[in-house]
Amino acid sequence: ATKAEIATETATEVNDNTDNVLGIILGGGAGTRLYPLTKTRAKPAVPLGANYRLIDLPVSNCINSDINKMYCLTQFNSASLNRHLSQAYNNNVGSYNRQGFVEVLAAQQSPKNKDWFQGTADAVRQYIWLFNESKCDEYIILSGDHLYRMDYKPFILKHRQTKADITVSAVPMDEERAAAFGLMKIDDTGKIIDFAEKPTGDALKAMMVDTTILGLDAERAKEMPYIASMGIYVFNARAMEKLLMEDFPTCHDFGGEIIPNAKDLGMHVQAFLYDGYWEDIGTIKAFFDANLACNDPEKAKFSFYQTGAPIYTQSRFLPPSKLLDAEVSKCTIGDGCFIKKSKLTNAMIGLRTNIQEDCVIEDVMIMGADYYEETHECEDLPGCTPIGIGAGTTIKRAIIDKNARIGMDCQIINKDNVQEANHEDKGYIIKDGIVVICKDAIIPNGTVI
Ligand code: ADQ
Ligand code: ADP
Repeated sequence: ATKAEIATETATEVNDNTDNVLGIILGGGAGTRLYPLTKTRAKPAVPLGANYRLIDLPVSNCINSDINKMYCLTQFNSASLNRHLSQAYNNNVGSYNRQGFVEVLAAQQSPKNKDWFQGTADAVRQYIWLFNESKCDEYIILSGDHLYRMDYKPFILKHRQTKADITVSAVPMDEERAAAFGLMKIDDTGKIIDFAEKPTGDALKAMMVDTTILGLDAERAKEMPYIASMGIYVFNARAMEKLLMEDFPTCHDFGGEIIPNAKDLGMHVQAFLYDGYWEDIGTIKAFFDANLACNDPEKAKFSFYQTGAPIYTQSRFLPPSKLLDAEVSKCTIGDGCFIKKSKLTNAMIGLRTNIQEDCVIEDVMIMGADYYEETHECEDLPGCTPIGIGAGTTIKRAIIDKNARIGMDCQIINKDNVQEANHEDKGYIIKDGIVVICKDAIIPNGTVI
């Protein structure tokens, strides 16, 4: 076999049953990077793609890979996350003969554990007793803020075929972005021989490798001279227990500590090459760009629908969207929207969005509303501003979180080209030049941002 075949082949001789694999989704720590979207909700509940939430991606990937038992670890619980998961999934994955479930586990404060915000390994350690009770042989650790569609079966098969203790899914990476990831060196069987979490300077340079070993052609290997960890892992249950409870009971993170330490301890840590679209959308800018990129069929690297591997979500039985006299190009429009005579370009319009006449919406993500409001409901609010976008308003390069009430004749255009600002008292913040209007914010008529 050539090196490339070694790196990518999937086994045929090993057992491919995934009933004994438990999905553990890392649903978010302190939640600073996506703030203010995580101000009043757990990160997995953050809406995206007009109809979906972040949690739908790893959960759908699991279901499409026949993994039906999933726990989602978050720092705090939120009603909307629980409601979403139980309405979207539990009737399906938990049906009588499948014995599946999707459950949220929130971090607990206990006499032993007084710190609220912990690392990824701490979060798993806290519930290891419960994971052990599942009697699963393997744990697949996933992140809650990645945009990708992946069949986890070849990943798990690789793990079994190479008899690894831990297998890390990896992608080729360019120089510019490499320092944001865990980087690895592998031998010609794909075994990880060196691992450095987010190295910089000389330590970064030292992780440069010849990625033709992964099967990349010479030109692409030159563009992508690093092998980055996707932060998703398959662990043998016993290896996880040993590492977290016996060998390194005080280590906080998988990428920074557990993975490199396991390798140093002599455990077999294997790499699995994933060669599809994958993006970490854990920052406002990455989240915004990835959402809008879904609008353009020529640029779109991700589609929420694919026969055989759809991304699932809650079925809400909303009416189809109505567009009265709107001019719309490169937009994605979720369920139950109502849009009058306005101009929309490159917008992601979330469910139940209401846009009045004469608005200009350009490069914008609107998350929509959790409910339809009765006409009298906004009567006591300043200017009686209904949920949605008031008439005559222009919005460019912004994220409008759920249930926001944007008045009439507003200009949300980042007029002074500010990169970072916090005006939460006025209902918005600016990150990377993107204006984010907070959930439930009221933006009065005539506001200029
Ligand atoms: P990061 O994503 O920077 O790097 P980390 O901050 O540990 O690593 O977060 C991993 C995931 O776990 C994120 O989805 C995060 O929200 C979630 N998370 C963090 N703390 C948590 C907690 N206490 N409870 C539940 N969830 C929590 C990691 C790896 C790198 C790899 C990149 C790929 O460490 O090696 O390259 O992912 O994106
Ligand atoms: P979705 O995924 O459809 O957005 P969520 O579960 O996040 O649904 O939230 C919708 C919820 O909003 C409904 O369950 C409903 O109870 C709640 N809701 C309905 N009307 C109001 C209201 N007037 N004020 C606040 N919340 C409401």
